[in-house]
Amino acid sequence: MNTKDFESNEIGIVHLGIGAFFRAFGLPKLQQMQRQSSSRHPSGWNVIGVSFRSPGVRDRLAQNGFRYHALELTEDETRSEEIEILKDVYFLKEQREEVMRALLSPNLKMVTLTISEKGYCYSIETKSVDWNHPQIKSDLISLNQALSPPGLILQALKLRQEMGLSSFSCVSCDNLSENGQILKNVILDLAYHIDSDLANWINQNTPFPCTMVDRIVPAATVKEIEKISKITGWADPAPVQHEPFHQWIIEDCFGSLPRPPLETVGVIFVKNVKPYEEMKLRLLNATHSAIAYIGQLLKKETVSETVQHPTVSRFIENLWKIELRPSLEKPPSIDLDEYTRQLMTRYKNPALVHKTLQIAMDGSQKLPPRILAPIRENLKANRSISGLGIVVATWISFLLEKTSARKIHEIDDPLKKTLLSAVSRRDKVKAILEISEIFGKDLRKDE
Ligand code: CS2
Repeated sequence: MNTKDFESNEIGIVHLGIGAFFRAFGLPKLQQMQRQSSSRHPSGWNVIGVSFRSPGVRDRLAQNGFRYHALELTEDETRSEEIEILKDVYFLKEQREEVMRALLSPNLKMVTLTISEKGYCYSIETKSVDWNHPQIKSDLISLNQALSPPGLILQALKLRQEMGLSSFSCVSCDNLSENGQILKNVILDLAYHIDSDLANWINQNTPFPCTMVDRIVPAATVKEIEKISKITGWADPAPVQHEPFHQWIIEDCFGSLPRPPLETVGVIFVKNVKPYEEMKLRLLNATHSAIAYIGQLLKKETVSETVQHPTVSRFIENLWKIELRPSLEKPPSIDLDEYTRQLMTRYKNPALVHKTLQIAMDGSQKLPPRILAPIRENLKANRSISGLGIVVATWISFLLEKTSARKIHEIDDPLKKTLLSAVSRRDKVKAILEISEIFGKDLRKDE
């Protein structure tokens, strides 16, 4: 796409990490907003996607001009929607020039991200850049060949400043507590290291709103892809499937930069996202991880199968009541009884084939905000941590079991090497609990 195409395609957003989640969560909402608001609001919010890991999504989407289906799954019906707001997808390793052209387009207003916890290259302990991260080390040597998403954004902002263009807002849509703040910390750390004028410019001109995103999006397997093609009537090699539930809460801090009028389609803009973010991370994601590891140990393939087990659902209910809810600040106007009741119904939705192994991945990144943060709060307030301790134990058992069953290919984690070396020691459990990148300096020493 050249500059003219950008204008005629009205590209307003570059999305980094164009996996199933954003295609099932963000793009349908943006499309709905754009269609509904074309008369009252400016359009221009079409999207370009960027892939970091493999060309697969790009190649599959390209077969249908980047259009695909999003399928809503309920017990009694399946509703399908064609998504057309995505105009192109670039694979960074092969199309760096195109990616940079998109990021330097004068019309670009926003960069959104779903790059998962590990994509931020941050230290869980300091919540700022991990200077030892291999991608960060490489980006510091050659930023114009940036490998990390924060490095790529920094390079784009640096060039925009040099060219006299406006900045863009950076909207993290990942399950991290204070996701926008973490992204800002990492980018500013790198920027100050390179050039303090640039860092000050970014600090003054670039909003990094925090967000809370929520929709369950099970990965579509080959079998499901075939089924979906039958329902929709055209061969779509890149469909996504999702539950009906959708919740998107965004910190309203865009300053003078334009933001999409998403409030017209039910997205909520607030001053402070933190209570919503923590509610979701600790009530949904924490119990999701618990169900994933327990399910794996019980040889249950999906979330809905696992919570059918009465002992498991009782354990989850108690975790909510005794250890998770007391660790939270209640978000305004949310009834937490209703929220957890609704969560259990969402987990039990038999139409969602949500694999426990999918959620079990990246445990070293997921446990800290989901399980270890409430453990810290509860320790401070002298409350129970025994249920949360059991969740940590199920994760360790999961690692041990996969190793002894010679299924280490099923352990998918950026700290896999460190974890496997800990598992090979005699005092395995102690060795795992001593990994400070996960447990910090405090919890690893706490008896
Ligand atoms: C899940 C999340 O895979 C996981 O770690 O807990 O993807 C979860 O389904 C979403 O955050 C729901 O909004």
